[in-house]
Amino acid sequence: MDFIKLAQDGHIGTIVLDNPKKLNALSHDLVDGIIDALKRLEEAEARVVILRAQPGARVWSAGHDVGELPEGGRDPLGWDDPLRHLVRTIETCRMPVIAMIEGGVWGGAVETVLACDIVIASPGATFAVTPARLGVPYNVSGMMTFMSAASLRIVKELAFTAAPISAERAERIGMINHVVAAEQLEAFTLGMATTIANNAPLSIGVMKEQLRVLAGAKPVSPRGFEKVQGLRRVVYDSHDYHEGIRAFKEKRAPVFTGR
Ligand code: YXS
Repeated sequence: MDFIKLAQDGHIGTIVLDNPKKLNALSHDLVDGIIDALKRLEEAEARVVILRAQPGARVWSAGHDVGELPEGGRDPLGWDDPLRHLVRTIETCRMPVIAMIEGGVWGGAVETVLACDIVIASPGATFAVTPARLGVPYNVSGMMTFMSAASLRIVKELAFTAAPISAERAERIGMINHVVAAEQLEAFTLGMATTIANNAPLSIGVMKEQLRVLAGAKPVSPRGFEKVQGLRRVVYDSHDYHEGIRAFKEKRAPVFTGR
């Protein structure tokens, strides 16, 4: 399990993102580490998991590892992309996952956090949905994760501006559960985890799955799905997508032309 630390105390598991050199970018290796840790905790009968970055992290996660995104001609967020595996694993694992946030959360890491069951952040935390920053066509289930966490108008603002929003605003609009002073964040999160761990795990596990199935029950016709997938292809085959990825790698501002 590269780039993460795993601990368990009774029925409470803790997974720490620990690749500060790459700002905990969600690389294939780091994602595999998180998925492996969740599976181990499930087997070890953990009843709740805290997912966090290293204490005092300035960046919780910089999002998908841009170096692992294709530069065009291929869906950058297809079914088998590591980020998609991570979101599905968080959503389907039996234990509630509490995202404890310090620092900035970027791009696919925002979806990862919103796929968690409960989100508790310190006042300095921020959340930025970044596909428009790089010219990326976000995928359908990913957009549904955002739509489950905030109103359509808020999702549009986050997606179209790609600008970070504060933890306070995220709490005010119901996108996250709590904002807690940095010095109390760990104790508050552990307190909630302990309460959950002392409740009935079967009941909680079934309610988590019920809510996942019901929240995901959105009627999209086959034609509607094919249309959206076709539109996404226009984006990932575009000059702008290639330019967004190249500009990031060359550390310069992208010049988008709408082609
Ligand atoms: O120059 P070196 O080699 O040290 O590397 C730099 C950055 O290139 C690297 N890094 C990343 N590498 C791969 N993927 C990333 N997402 C990523 N982010 C950063 O880490 C080293 C330190 O970065 P630097 O110098 O920029 O640090 P900073 O403290 O000045 O700024 C921190 C950030 C997070 C504000 C800045 O690194 C940044 O804006 N990162 C990109 C955030 C972002 O746009 N993430 C979205 C990734 S794409 C994604 O998640 C989805 C596909 S989507 O976009 O559709 O949501």
